[in-house]
Amino acid sequence: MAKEQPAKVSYFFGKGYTDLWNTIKEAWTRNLYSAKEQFMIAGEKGYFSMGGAINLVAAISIFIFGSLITAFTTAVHIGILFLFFACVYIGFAFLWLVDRIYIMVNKIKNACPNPDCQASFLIPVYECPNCGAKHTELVPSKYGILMRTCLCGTKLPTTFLNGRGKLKAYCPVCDTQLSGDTASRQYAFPVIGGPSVGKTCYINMAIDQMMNEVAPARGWEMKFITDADQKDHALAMKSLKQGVRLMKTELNALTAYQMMLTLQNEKIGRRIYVYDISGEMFSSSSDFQNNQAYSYADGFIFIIDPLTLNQFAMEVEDKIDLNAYGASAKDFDDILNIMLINLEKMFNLKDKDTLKRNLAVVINKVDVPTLEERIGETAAQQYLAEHADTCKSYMDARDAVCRDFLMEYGAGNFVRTAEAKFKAVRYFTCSALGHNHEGQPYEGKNVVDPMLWLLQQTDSSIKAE
Ligand SMILES: Nc1nc2c(ncn2[C@@H]2O[C@H](COP(=O)(O)OP(=O)(O)OP(=O)(O)O)[C@@H](O)[C@H]2O)c(=O)[nH]1
Ligand SMILES: [Mg+2]
Ligand SMILES: [Zn+2]
Ligand SMILES: [Zn+2]
Repeated sequence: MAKEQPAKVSYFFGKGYTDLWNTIKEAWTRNLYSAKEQFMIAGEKGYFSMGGAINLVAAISIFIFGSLITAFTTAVHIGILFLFFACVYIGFAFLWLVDRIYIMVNKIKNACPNPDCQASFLIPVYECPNCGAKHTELVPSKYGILMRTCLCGTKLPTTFLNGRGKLKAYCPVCDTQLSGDTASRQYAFPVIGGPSVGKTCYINMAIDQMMNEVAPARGWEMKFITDADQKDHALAMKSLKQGVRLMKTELNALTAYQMMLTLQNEKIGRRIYVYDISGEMFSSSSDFQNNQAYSYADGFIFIIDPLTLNQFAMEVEDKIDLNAYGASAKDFDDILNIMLINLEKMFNLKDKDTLKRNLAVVINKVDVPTLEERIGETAAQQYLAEHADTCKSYMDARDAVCRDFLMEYGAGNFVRTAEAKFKAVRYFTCSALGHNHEGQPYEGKNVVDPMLWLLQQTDSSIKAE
């Protein structure tokens, strides 16, 4: 049934058999031996002599009644053993089921943080804290129902209900160590967009504000799972707070910030992976497909640099130096299409099918002159006032304003494709840096909204307020 584990097999599945066999063998041997003994004595005395006849009768009755009694006790022994066997079997099958139901109800899942692997799985490989032996299938089984005994003698929990999630865990595919509690939900949010649209700036700013403002205000606990991530993020934030721009993201390395989000009164944590990748990745479709994380992503953040809208760029050309804004060269229509073609291949989708994922479209660099009036806060407020009958909230107003802006500046195709292909599409504006002056501390504006929206769409327990 299962792969062999470095653990002691439960008595009723292993040693129970040998014990049973030995007892039966011994009982029968002893019985036959006594019968034979009487038979020999009878032979010595002469079978037809008075004394010999007694021994002969004894031999025959030992043989007959002894056999009957031995057969009876053997049957009882087998019966009891099988009863226990059945109980243990039902026990572990039942607990296995309970564990699976617990996983399903709590939506527990894991994903490998190794950029070259990205595998997704339910139950990782667990390590014995005492001897380091790796248990590839630490589930209720013939090795034990609630607990199993490692070959070294250490007892290990076999379900998430009694602490399996706290053991040191590894990816079953590539053996990379997983950090944090593995009895958690797993959410993957890749950030997509062309080169230099501001993905890396956005991710660092949004996560910073999520952790330091959004989480404390809502009573959530949110922290990095690994020290490496914490250090990387601290380093990026140090630069940004001094007004120093970040380095370009290396080609084709899909890296994730891994965070653990614990909500108030919820035992099951949310492990959030936010993926960053260089914009160049979207110029070749084969690179995209090496990234399995897209196939189990719960939602996408699509970042647009408004200066890639040719019409808009031409309008502001004489007002600003486009190069100073790190204007992105790649057309975002192409990027959406490359992404869609690949996702369709990954999910085996037909032309008409939609992806059951949400898409947050974020127009970044709103600090570019004239944008604030067009799609910024004032524009959204004004839209809300003018469309009070159809538009119910500020969020809806901003969504509409951004959508109109994209349509007006030649991105109608993008809007239509996105809305036809994704479950829900919502438009946002933000400025990942807040301004364009080097040397002055950068501060993200409106960066958390897209991330919060995706989280809420994915997990109904995560409330906005
Ligand atoms: N003015 C302004 N510039 C921004 C903003 N966000 C990012 N930038 C600039 O845009 C350029 C690219 O930013 P990155 O975050 O590195 O862009 P990216 O999408 O990660 O780029 P790749 O990693 O090359 O794909 C940098 O020069 C940033 O300083 C913003 O909100 N406003
Ligand atoms: Mg980058
Ligand atoms: Zn051990
Ligand atoms: Zn892996």
